[in-house]
Amino acid sequence: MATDLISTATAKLSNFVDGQFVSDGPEFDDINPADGSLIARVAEAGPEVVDAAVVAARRALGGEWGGYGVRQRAALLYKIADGIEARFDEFVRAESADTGKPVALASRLDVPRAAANFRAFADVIKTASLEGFETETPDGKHALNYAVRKPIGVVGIITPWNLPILLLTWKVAPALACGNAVIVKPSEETPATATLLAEVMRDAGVPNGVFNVVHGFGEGSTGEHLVSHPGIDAITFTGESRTGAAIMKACAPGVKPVSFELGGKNAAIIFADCDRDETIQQMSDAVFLNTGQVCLCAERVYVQRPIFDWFVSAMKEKAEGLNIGWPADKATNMGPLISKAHREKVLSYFRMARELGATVVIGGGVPEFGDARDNGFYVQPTILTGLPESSPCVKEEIFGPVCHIAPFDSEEEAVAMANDTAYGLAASIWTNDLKRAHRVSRRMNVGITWVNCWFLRDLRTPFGGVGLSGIGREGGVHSLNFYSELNNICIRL
Ligand code: NAD
Ligand code: 6OH
Repeated sequence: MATDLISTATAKLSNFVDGQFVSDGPEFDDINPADGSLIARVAEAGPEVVDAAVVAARRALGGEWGGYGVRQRAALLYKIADGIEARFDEFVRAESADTGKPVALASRLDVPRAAANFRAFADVIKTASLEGFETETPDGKHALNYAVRKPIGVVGIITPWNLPILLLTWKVAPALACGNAVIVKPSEETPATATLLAEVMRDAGVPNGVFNVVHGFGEGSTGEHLVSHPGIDAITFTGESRTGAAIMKACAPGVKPVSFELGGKNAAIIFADCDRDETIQQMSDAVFLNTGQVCLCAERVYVQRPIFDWFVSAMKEKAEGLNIGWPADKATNMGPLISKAHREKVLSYFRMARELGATVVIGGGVPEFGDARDNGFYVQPTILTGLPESSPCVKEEIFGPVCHIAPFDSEEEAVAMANDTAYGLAASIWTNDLKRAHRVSRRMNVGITWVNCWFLRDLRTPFGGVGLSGIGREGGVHSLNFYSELNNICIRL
């Protein structure tokens, strides 16, 4: 039933190499997680397709694209953003079909952000400054040092399935802004919007070979071919920490630069003086948005004891109010998980929580619909309490609509619990005490701290994590610093 949900041009999802759609070789299924139906067949890119993409990308760097100035590149990025918006509904349908996410969410978050990513980096590259130093020399004369930016070359971009077009364009846009050629490998679970983006690139007049898409799996497949290809100059990756480790190993022999945005086990600290209505409203999103499949989601919630009972029951009420349904239904605000295998993983944590004596405040199982959604991969929104901090449910990333809520008494205790993790992506602090907000934020061992908000983005700010959550920062000028090489020129005056 779901083939009508995506563009007819993508009913068979092809690789895009050197400006052409190519689909020889083996195929795999693209499945709709809402009902388990087949959306499309996808062409898997073998080593020869990856190789052709690398050759095309290198040729593009030495051709017309290599001669584009900053203003020309920025104008092209604007045109790509316009092209995404011109096909807005197709992108929304394709993204919703691939992920099961509500069309309401894809329309509000994923697709607008894809267009915004291109505009943001067009603006960043046009306005970015470069370093310059006047240096004193021993003879009393001077030298002038200044840096120029050059593309790194061919950038491999590997992305996950949770926010497919948002995360892919978050990397493609700065890479193109800096003048690179890219080969993107979207997740095997969500190949559709990257394929649509190839059509947008072609129609916007992006020169052949500048943007290539190769579909396939990770280990032993397209992802591995890409990261180990000697013609790739840098790898930027978003996904699981374990995959990041494997990619790092593959990049080591060529000493290829990597930028990694990896997993999280993010803490929220709710102080008793918070604005209760606002906090509960936004914490519901922080736990359940995108069925909890956002790397920034709060799976560990620490609540000051005087408001602990209130918070648990208010979150339970929020979970009860979620509309779990068909993604196309405008009233739906929670869809399925991405796949059967991922649901098994999430359910295994629910089982483990029960075995370890957790209180399951709500959820913990699979909803029943009595229609085709029973063939999909839904789980109930779930709230747990009463687990020891050492429990796997509190230590490991579950990546589902679930949180564990624990009480704390002092600020010191909350900070210690929040920081007791191998991850370090994001934290949120909920308080009306300004001094405490500043004090606690600085003590979070993470890349991003939100105060009285969550997932509020300004695309110019540094984004990334510490520990198992990643390497490097992207966003604004930080992206330019990864996607370009700075060449310092020293001139004796
Ligand atoms: P994943 O690591 O399984 O897969 C991500 C991508 O890597 C896919 O395209 C996959 O095919 C590819 N891949 C897998 N093994 C590979 C290998 N050996 N070599 C090359 N490529 C390989 O991640 P996922 O399950 O798709 O996504 C969920 C994970 O992503 C979660 O851990 C989540 O926290 C993380 N994530 C992090 C951020 C962030 O910004 N920090 C954002 C989104 C998702
Ligand atoms: C993880 O699932 C979300 C990552 C978000 C971003 O990288 C972003 O730029 O908003």
